Amino acid sequence: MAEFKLYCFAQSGNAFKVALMLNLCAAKWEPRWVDFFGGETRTPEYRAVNEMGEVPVLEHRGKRLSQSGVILHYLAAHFGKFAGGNDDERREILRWMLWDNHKLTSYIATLRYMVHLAKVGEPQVHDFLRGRMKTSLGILDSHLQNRSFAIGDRPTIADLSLCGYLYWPDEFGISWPDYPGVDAWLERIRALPGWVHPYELMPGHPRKG
Ligand SMILES: N[C@@H](CCC(=O)N[C@@H](CS)C(=O)NCC(=O)O)C(=O)O
Repeated sequence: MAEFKLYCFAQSGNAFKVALMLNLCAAKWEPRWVDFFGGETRTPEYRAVNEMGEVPVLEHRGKRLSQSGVILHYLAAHFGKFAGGNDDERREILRWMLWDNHKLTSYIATLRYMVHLAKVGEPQVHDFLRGRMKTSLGILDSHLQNRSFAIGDRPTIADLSLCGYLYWPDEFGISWPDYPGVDAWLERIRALPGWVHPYELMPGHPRKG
């Protein structure tokens, strides 16, 4: 029987961050598919699961956790893997995860939703988001020019957070050779035992209808 239950859907990069962590830790987990595109996260039933109306949610031993960063932090402590080894490293992990949530994932996820998934929004809005995304990818690329992973020479939950949306470059119009530091880093993460592409790791791809 599965020890962890993850509310997720295949197109969610935020859920992928957690699903990937569970897989890399060889956890016994099962997905609970959320019908995001059918409006499930806006229903009263789902709000009772997560008042924020978001995926991912992780259930484990009577606890129900949301926010991918919080869940990754919880799992790192639980498994003793992908965590910081001292206070400086823990602060550095937190710094990159906060930056990811605000400046990287937020813009990429919104742009991809508009141009690829829902096909909505004005061109000026897309251009604004694309500009913000490219600035953030440039910052990440510079950071990764002279280190293997976000906080040094080994992967941590900061990497799992930062890479959440980055295995779909064609869906938001990016070519990784333009960002060689990011390109090489994504390959290093892909090489970790247990890595599976988000569309194969979580249910709901391809979308029906
Ligand atoms: N900061 C949150 C973001 C979660 C998030 O935006 N999830 C999306 C799916 S990828 C969602 O459920 N959105 C529902 C909504 O905004 O209505 C996290 O890291 O978990």
